[in-house]
Amino acid sequence: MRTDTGQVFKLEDYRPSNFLIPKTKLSFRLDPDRTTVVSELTVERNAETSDGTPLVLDGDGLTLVELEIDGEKVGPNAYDLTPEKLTVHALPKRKSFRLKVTTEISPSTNTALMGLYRSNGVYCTQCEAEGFRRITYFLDRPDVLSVYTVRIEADRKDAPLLLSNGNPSDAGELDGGRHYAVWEDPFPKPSYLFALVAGDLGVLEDRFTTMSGREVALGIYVEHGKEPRATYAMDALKRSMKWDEEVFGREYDLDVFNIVAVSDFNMGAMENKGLNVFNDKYVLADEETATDADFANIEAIIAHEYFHNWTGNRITCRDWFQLCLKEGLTVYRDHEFSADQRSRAVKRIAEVRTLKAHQFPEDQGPLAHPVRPRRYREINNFYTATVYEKGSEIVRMIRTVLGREKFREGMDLYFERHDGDAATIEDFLRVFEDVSQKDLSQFALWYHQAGTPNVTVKASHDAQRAELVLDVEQSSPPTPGESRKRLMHIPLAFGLVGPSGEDFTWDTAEGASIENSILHIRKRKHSIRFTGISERPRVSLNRGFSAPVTLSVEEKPEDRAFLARHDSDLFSRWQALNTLMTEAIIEASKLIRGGKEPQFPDDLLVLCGDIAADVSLEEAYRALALTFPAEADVAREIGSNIDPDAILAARDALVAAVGSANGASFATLYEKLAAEGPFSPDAQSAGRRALRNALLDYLSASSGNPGRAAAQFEQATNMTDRSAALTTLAVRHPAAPETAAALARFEERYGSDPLVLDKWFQIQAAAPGRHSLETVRSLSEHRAFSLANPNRIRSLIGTFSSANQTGFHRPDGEGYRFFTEMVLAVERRNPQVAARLATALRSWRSLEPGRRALAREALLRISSAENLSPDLRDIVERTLA
Ligand code: 0A1
Ligand code: ZN
Repeated sequence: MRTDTGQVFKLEDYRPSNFLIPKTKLSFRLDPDRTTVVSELTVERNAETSDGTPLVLDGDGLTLVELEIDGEKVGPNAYDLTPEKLTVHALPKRKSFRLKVTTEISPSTNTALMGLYRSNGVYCTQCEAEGFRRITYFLDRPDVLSVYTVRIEADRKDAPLLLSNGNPSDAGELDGGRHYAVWEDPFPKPSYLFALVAGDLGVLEDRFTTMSGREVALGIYVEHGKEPRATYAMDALKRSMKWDEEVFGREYDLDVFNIVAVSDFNMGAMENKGLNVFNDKYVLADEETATDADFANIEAIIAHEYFHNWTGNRITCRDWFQLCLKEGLTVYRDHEFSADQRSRAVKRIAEVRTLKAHQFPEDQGPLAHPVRPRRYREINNFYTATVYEKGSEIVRMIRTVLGREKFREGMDLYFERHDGDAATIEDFLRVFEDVSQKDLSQFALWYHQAGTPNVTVKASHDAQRAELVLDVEQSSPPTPGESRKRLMHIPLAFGLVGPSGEDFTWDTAEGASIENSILHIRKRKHSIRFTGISERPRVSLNRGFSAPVTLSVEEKPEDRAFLARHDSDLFSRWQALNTLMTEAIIEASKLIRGGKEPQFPDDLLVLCGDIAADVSLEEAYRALALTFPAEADVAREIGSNIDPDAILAARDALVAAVGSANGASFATLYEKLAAEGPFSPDAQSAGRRALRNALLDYLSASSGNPGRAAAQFEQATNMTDRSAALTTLAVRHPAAPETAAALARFEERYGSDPLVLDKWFQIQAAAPGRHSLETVRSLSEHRAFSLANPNRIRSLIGTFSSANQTGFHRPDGEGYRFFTEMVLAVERRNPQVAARLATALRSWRSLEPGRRALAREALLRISSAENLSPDLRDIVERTLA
């Protein structure tokens, strides 16, 4: 494991590499404990590099066996070796020479899952961001692009399948039961896109004909026997390939496209050229084992990795500060894909919920950083919601500011101008400036300035003058290292809603530029005067969530309720209802903290009932509307002095009140929504299940009777309904014998299927209450739980610390104590996963004083542990700073 050098990498220190590696030939002799890697590099000096400049290669945990230059051994006096660098001093004077490096590595003991490792007996690699240096010495930086030829040799029985990037070019038998394969990738790529897979796997095969008529062989490799579970992923892949042709004009460029599912993986998936490696959770699905949410995730992630072929691979990043160049853009592309495949409004609401749940707290806490950061200690810690999700929101805003057509023109120019480049955010913004002739310099602050801007709006209407004035003010709170903020360009979509729900038009508007119902906020204050508005409108703001800001609008609950019923923008309708629910929970939590009974406005209970029953709305939409803000969402809105117990009690009380007020109609609707016909994972069927399961939760909360949920659990014919029933049992009826029985049945039935058992861990880890800690602690000793598997860790420890507010933030600090033990235990094997887990404490400062002190102690306990990895140290120190 690397030790922490405390080094900080800065954007301003970027320099082009002194050396280039136009060609890379790798040869692997695979062995679990002693794999030999022979790397033959064509090395070239850059035009400006002098003869005396040494070649400094990156390495991490490698055993150097031999070094040759142009066929001659390099003696130990001619190079320096440190744990992180191989520096070769004596180099030929020629512009270009051949360097041959032989190293040894041990895949079977690689528990960090970076570089070459074994997962379930399969050899696989993960090289982003800096894992290639754990395979061989190299210029392991994204601006060094090389054409790779890879030869893999292995035992045929152990590894009948040998895969790498590009197209297959040769294969054959060797003595001693061994065999080999050769792969050639004609497209120059950075080392982080290298991949190798070898093992014994089953395959689902298919074909795709590209728009220019090229045939591509598709393969999804999975554990033997699980091939049928890859059908949905294959279908999603073909739809993605087609969509990228139709919407962005992007065609696939190799003869083969392979995906491999592995069970031990630090993240979701990886876009290696022509050979995507996936966490098996995002490939395998069927109705018996996967939920509708799993199907939707698979569709999105298959698309995401495929879309990287152009946004990430053909055009890559100059350096890791530019990570959002590929990630934000590719998330934007996968969002658009899912919106086209499913319901756009529903998809948008789901995106915004994710953004608010993950990115807002990051941006509003100690780990806030610009979408394009200027410094980092550990790049692995920058695969964040800010880089990904806010990065995607910025691309979406570019589309809003330019309009669809100019946006597409800009994207076309980006592909044309930068194909084959390692590019920057400045390059990206320039194509849009060039096609639109707009100055995007103020807009660019979205990339450079951290924090969520706040927009305050006050509306005043003068009936006599038929005028409406909107007073709008922007402010951006300070974030770590940025105390003074500059003014942002905020594109706010809006509408002035009349009494019948239709938008008013106006005669004149002055005070800000308005184009196509987008208000462009650029100054600190705007006073915008609309004329020709004789009746008081309700102002619908940030429609479609056109800008990732927090809004403070002086608005009466009746106006919000009106918008929740009538706004023509479905997103804003959802937002209005969600705000009403959040405010009601906040008010009730105050009463509870003051020792009083919670109370709720009747109007809100009726509104929820009406929306549930409104057949003009899609079922998926109604389900989302009825999904209460999570406890953490409410906590974020409160902002300080948080008492998670009061929030939970208030939220539960509101769920029960809505359920009681609408009991009869919810029960009728619940029955009516029962499935007919065979299972289908399509969006409409999933929406029906989602609505029915939302109703089940209300009915169970208000009746206090586990019967309905227990019956659904027994009768369910798919995992969505079964796991929803189990969740309701665990959350609403924790002490009921039905719950214990259902949990036991579930374990018995799926005990041998780790991905399904993850759901079982998750459901129990999320069930609220201070006693959940005992459950989680004992589950951490369950035979199926393992610190070696990131999915198990995330389902149990990750869920407990991020989704179980009352269990994790127990007032006696025991939740934190357990958590720190686990984080430190995980970190010894896998620092990356430990660092990610540790971010669960990032909002510690907003807790009430007692918990705040205990959370701080926990962070200090982690930071004082010996030999902390750079990954975990970076997170903990920034969180405490
Ligand atoms: N580029 C991948 C994310 C990824 C990053 C790092 C990894 O290392 C363990 C793995 C995957 C994506 O955006 O999907
Ligand atoms: Zn990505």
